[in-house]
Amino acid sequence: MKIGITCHPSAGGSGIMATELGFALAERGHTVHFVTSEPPYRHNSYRENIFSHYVDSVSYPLFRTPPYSLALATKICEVAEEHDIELWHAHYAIPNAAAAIFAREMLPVEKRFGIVTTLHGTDITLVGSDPSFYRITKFAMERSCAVTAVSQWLNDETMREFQLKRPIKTIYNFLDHKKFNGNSLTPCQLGCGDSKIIMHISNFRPVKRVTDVVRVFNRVLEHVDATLVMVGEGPERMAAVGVAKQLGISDRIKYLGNYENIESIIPCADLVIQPSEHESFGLVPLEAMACRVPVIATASGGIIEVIEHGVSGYLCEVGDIEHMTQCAVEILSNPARAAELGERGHQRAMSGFRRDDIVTEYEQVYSEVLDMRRTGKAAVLSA
Ligand code: GMT
Repeated sequence: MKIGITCHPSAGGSGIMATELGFALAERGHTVHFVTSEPPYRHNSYRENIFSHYVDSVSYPLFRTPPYSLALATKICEVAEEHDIELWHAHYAIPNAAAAIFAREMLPVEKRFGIVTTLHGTDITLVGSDPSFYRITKFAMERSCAVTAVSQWLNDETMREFQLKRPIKTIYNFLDHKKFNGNSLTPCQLGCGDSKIIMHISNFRPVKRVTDVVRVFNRVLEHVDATLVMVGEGPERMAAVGVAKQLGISDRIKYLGNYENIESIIPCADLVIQPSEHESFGLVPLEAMACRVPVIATASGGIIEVIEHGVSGYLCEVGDIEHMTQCAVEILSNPARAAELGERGHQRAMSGFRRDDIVTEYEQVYSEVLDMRRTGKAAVLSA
């Protein structure tokens, strides 16, 4: 198949999944064209069957901000026409699905592609449910030929919020198991000596509650010699720095910034903590589980479909610093329990979220959409 993919190229789960899916599809012989504003995160070398196109966004004194979405729609249209794209896969509803619909409308009828939209979470929970984007998010889903969500929780939330007439298909995120083959750094390379390492990885947005990470870490220090390693960048980083300063623990925290090969750094940790307000899926916990590193997360959103509490990690209530501290101290001071959680997490990550299985599920959706396109059953194609 000739497939187009749009995603946000920044360090975020939706862009990472879209990129990994593109790689997997290309390995299966499909031709994949990425259309993004810059090279997708983690896509930094030549790969067969993969082509990249960047959106030109012209600044003009009249615009406060250049209208990126229109430039994106134009680029999708151009790429689709030139390369006979049959199917466009938009990751994240805004603006990617909406731009794909606009692009399809600009093409002659015989050139119109099928559109699959994958919802990743905040495109529904934070962006799409905001009144300023609600109608266009609903429209984008209604005019897609198929919509998928990365967890059943996100699927249910979307149906509740948008009352769509057609069902959404749940397709979980996946891991490239070859990457989690044990080639890791050794803990001393992080310069943390013999202390235990607690790690947090995110884009430091408010939904990640990074100050909770610092507060839990502060309480853990009452019981265990530990270092907190913060991986990522984002708007709440300075809030975390401020809380650490107030608590007098700044010298126990390392901020590494963005780190692409996450599979080489997670195994250095004794514990990964993700105390988010909600996670539609939780790619970082899944990656930690694959690395046999125990995870503490919050029982909010689709993450409960990834971690089984007390078996493959711990799930606490949002903001429950006390419970998260107890779980962390147990993991850091009881190596046998930590190993058991790590092993069960590894088994779950390696069996339930396999790249091959999930990519096949996407291929099935693509085939159904292309059948609709061929038989003219997709009314939306000519709407
Ligand atoms: O968490 C973010 O802010 C980034 C966001 C994204 O779009 O990249 O992540 C969402 O998509 C990921 C991949 O499907 C999921 O693993 C994350 O749970 C989800 N984030 C939230 O729901 C907060």
